Amino acid sequence: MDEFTPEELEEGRVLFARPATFVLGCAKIEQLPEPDLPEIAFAGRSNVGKSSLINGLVGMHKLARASNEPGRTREVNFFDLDGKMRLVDLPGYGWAKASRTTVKKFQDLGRDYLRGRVTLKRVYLLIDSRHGLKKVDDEALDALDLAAVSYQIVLTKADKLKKGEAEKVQAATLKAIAKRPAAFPAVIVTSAEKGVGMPELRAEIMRTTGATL
Ligand SMILES: Nc1nc2c(ncn2[C@@H]2O[C@H](COP(=O)(O)OP(=O)(O)O)[C@@H](O)[C@H]2O)c(=O)[nH]1
Ligand SMILES: [Mg+2]
Repeated sequence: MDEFTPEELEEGRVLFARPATFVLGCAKIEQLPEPDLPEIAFAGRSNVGKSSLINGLVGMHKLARASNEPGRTREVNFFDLDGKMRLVDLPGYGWAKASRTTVKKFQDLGRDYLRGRVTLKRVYLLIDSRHGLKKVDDEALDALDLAAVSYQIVLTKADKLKKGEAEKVQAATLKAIAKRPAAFPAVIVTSAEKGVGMPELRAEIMRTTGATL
């Protein structure tokens, strides 16, 4: 991640301290809100920490639901950050218990959203820092490259690793995505639980969306 000045970090903090609200959960592509605000989407396996990351960014514990139950969030959920941008919680992939038809339905929804959304500025693809990139993640990366959507990898739950280990996974992940055309060439280490990486991610989202205070 690029370095941020103290001013940029402070602006990011102030921006994300604005009120955030749930807009709607879409189960069908026809239900998407008007594309009238910049959007940042969060994708990744079920249980990787998408909802927790959104909660961590806005400093609210219960904005996006976070649960232990894989596959509970099967809609595209939109959150409005005080009319400045929308944060989008995409359906998780890789849940074991769902039927093939259910899985396909929600993958198609995610894909349709990614392909057609003119206001989508970036996708953050979340990877559990304890596991690194898995085959199912590679498929998601392929889909993003194919859709030519700018994306960046975020390692989650870094608090669960020993000191220095997250950096090793970070380096390995960076190497693995080096040749991917739509990948942003930096990997962010985060812990939503401990607040690690949140100030930098806020500043980066502010920069990426062009949002102002
Ligand atoms: N230790 C730790 N646990 C986390 C962190 N982020 C999420 N979790 C836990 O991981 C589980 C799944 O998180 P959730 O945000 O619901 O994942 P989602 O399915 O991708 O939305 C929950 O039990 C969270 O409490 C983190 O930074 N550190
Ligand atoms: Mg979730």
